[in-house]
Amino acid sequence: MPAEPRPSGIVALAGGVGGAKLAAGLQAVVGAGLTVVVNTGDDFELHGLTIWPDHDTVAYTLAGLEDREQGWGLRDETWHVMGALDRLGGETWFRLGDRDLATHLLRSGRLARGDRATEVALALQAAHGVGPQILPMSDEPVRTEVRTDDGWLTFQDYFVRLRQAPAVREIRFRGIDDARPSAEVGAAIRAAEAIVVCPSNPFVSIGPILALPGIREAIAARRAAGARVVAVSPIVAGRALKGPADRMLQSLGHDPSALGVARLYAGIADVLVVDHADTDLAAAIRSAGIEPLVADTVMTDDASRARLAATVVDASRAATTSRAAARA
Ligand code: FO1
Repeated sequence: MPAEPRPSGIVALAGGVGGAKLAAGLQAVVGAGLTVVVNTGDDFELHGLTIWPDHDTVAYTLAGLEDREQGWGLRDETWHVMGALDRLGGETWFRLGDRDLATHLLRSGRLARGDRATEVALALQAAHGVGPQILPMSDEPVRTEVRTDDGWLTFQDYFVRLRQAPAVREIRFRGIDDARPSAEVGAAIRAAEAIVVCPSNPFVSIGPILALPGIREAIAARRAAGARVVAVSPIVAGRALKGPADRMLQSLGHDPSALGVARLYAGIADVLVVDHADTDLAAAIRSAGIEPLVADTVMTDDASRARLAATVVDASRAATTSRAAARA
């Protein structure tokens, strides 16, 4: 049974750390009126467990339990299991903390019993005391893979084991053709007042969500009905604040700048929020077909998260109002 859609609000599309920070700001501004749709392309199986890194990063962050220094995992974590696993000769390149492991155990057991991913996610969020809904983008598994000069790699092999060192030449989402947005994701988009594209990697965090069959059409239908889409650039002054987005833009043949991001999101988003450091790109961004909005986009604490979130919400409402006025 699909979970009840929440009353209309903000739907945020997010990957891991950058997405989680803006989601936390949006939570501070709109409370439970927020629904986060998370990328599941980073999900994978290890030690017989199903790991959902982006879901858990967002869930721990919205619950206020996250390790802020790392960006992922739980604060004040202990690592006894990893130490024991290492002594047994097990794989420890992907570090699972002792308490974080409880999340993976519970989830893996429920999925093995045949429970739907969305139901499992919502139950975990309730147990962690998360207010907003965090919806896996799909109930069907999707797995991101990247092609490097040495061939195709699974996403976490590339991202964590190889520390994003190889240049990425191509990206594919295994399972995407058989995956669909979940019923809950569809309902949230249909009810959205505004859709926010978080400052996550456009290729491997937002890319899998937008690659789901039917989701671009669902977003376009909501835009046609008056909801605005506001994206936030994950690139500031040509550099990704975290992760390999700048290098991916370059190696995949795009401009490694907020303008490159604008060209990827033109046709999807109405507004692109860029940092003050990129003010000089505003005219080119507008020419690319997306309205630039210059703001402080670097989120270093709760106050800067909430400030950026308020800017995004205001931008979505201003755009809605001006579009409604134009239609009248
Ligand atoms: N990222 C790392 O760089 N190293 C890790 O060992 C690691 C473990 C990990 C465990 C649970 C979890 O939910 C996330 C974890 N991450 C780790 C983060 C994660 O894999 C990536 O940041 C995302 O997939 C990219 O969004």
